[in-house]
Amino acid sequence: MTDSQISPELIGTENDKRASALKSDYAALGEKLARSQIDIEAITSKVADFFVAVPSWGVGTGGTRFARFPGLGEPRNIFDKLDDCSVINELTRATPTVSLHIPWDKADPKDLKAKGDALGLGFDAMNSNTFSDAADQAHSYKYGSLSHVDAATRAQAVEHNIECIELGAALGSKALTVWVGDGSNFPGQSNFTRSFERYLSAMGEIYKKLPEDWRIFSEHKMYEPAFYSTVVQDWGTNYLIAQTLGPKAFCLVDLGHHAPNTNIEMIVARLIQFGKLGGFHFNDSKYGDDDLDAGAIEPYRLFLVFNELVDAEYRGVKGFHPAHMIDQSHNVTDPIESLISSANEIRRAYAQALLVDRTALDGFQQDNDALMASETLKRAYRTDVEAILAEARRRTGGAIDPVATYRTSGYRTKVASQRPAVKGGSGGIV
Ligand SMILES: [Mn+2]
Repeated sequence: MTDSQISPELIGTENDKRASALKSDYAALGEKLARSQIDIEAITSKVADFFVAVPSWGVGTGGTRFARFPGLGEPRNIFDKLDDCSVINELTRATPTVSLHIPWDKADPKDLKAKGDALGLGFDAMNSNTFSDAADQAHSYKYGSLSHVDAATRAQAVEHNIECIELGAALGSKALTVWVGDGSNFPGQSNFTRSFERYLSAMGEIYKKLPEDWRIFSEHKMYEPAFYSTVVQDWGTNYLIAQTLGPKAFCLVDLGHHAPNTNIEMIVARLIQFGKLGGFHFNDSKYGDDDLDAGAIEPYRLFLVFNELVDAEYRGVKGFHPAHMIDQSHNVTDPIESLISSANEIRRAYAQALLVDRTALDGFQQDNDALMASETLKRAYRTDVEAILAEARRRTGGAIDPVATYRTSGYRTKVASQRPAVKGGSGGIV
């Protein structure tokens, strides 16, 4: 028995209102898919088993370098954040794990574990933070962390990552994600080769401390906070890191960390081919690292990424189990609603990718029939799979319409009365 933030009775009542329409839509879609020899039940069952981790930092309102405009009932600490994460999972049944960020979420592991257990939530990859200074630290990360010119600063950053592993091990996490803001703002400020040597050496120290069944993910980012060069700037450098460190090291692809128009799905294919795809930070972007909601801008690209993942799944690629995580910043929406919607969009892309006729696609590729190859993908992408997503949620205790049910629950108003209002004003990307 777990603590519910949203009453199961409310979910039941709300689902009753929509059950009959869903039944018709699901039957109609099932009939349509059957004409293409697709068993809707098999797809629904796969979708219900697909999960994505919610970032603890995503349930607070985000901000930009200019300002942050807090919403009502902002979580005050990691325990409030876990309550909010639970709301998302209770309504979608797609997000049973939370990814923590240290030191933001630092607490006694016993208390964190007890809270997670009470809510029925597990802990996904741990995230270290050496891109900002904690109040009590001896050395500043202003000029870098794992690649810093000063050995004591590098040692402090290594120690922090080891602390994240130890905390994660106590919580049942199995991975550490490392993203550093290290880089430079001026040509000549930093020696590209020396800084990367220092980074690799420091990462090697962290790697040595990984428990046997853990993985380490390095995350590349083209720019920001450094605007001229970044130490881990792209997937090529990221691949070199994973290769250099060893078999427990993998690359993490954050969809927003690429130049506009980059063929991300092809990067995903390459990393799968060479056994180094560790996982994702899902989000969307228009211009740069905008951290917009997954599927909000380029849902076709998200589908194409999933097309590569399903292709690998069908080919039975050995040791293929990428971690799925969301990493977004919600500036103008209720973060809970954005995360519900994003979890649905990610599942939608997965469901659509499952509908691709892979035998036909292979045939068109062999025949150099470019138009029909493209049409084969488009046919799957154009299929409205909402009934499959809703049915998967309904069968697992979630809501047929999770955002509407969330609004009906009055959860935000309730927490706003318990959590003091936060003043806005200061900038800062969260
Ligand atoms: Mn990320």
